[in-house]
Amino acid sequence: MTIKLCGFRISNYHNKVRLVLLEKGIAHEEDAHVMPSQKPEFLARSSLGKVPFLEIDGQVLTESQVICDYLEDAFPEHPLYPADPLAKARVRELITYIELHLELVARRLYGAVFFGGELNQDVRAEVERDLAKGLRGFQQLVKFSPFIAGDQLTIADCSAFVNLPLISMATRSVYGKGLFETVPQVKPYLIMLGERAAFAQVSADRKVAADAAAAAKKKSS
Ligand SMILES: N[C@@H](CCC(=O)N[C@@H](CS)C(=O)NCC(=O)O)C(=O)O
Repeated sequence: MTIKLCGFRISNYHNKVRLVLLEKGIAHEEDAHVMPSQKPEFLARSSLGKVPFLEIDGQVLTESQVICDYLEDAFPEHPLYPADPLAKARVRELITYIELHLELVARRLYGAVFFGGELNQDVRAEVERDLAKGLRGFQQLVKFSPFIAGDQLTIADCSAFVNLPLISMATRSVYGKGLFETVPQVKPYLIMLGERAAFAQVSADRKVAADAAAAAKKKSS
């Protein structure tokens, strides 16, 4: 079976899937130069025009969480979910809070924060209100004992590692205060994860890709 991860190494969702591949020790290829696009030829590969996607013997699978769940089912060694069904559901609940109720909400700020766009004042206020709701839910679910959902490394850690710093950066830039400043466990937790080989590798590769993108942008301006 040939598995290829397609996307780019600055993408939080690409890096989440890559962490799962590396932590589970799944042999794979990577095309790290695939950018999102709405061009018809790209939509034929990834129907929403997004990355990441996984090619499994040439068949395309989209959506990072669907991909991670597929990898967990197809490669049960080195499990990244607890066996107990309720504990497993709790991990998925936490991933949903991080990605749907925090990251997708904060994403509305990225245009202004990362690409120099305007931030509408209504959007600024709506995002602040919705993030406060998401944060409340997140705080009720997190364990940090030592992993985010309990004593086992799970896909929720892969999601948290790529998403929490991004959300912090965006909220610090817009509101002058990172969203997780009131959750003191977040910082040492991210440092602890960053000491694992797979997480250190993904972080280092993200930095190389970000520096290359910044240099290319500077050259073209
Ligand atoms: N829910 C998707 C989100 C993926 C996503 O938003 N990817 C970004 C790059 S990090 C993208 O492709 N954006 C382009 C677009 O939304 O058109 C997943 O989990 O895979």
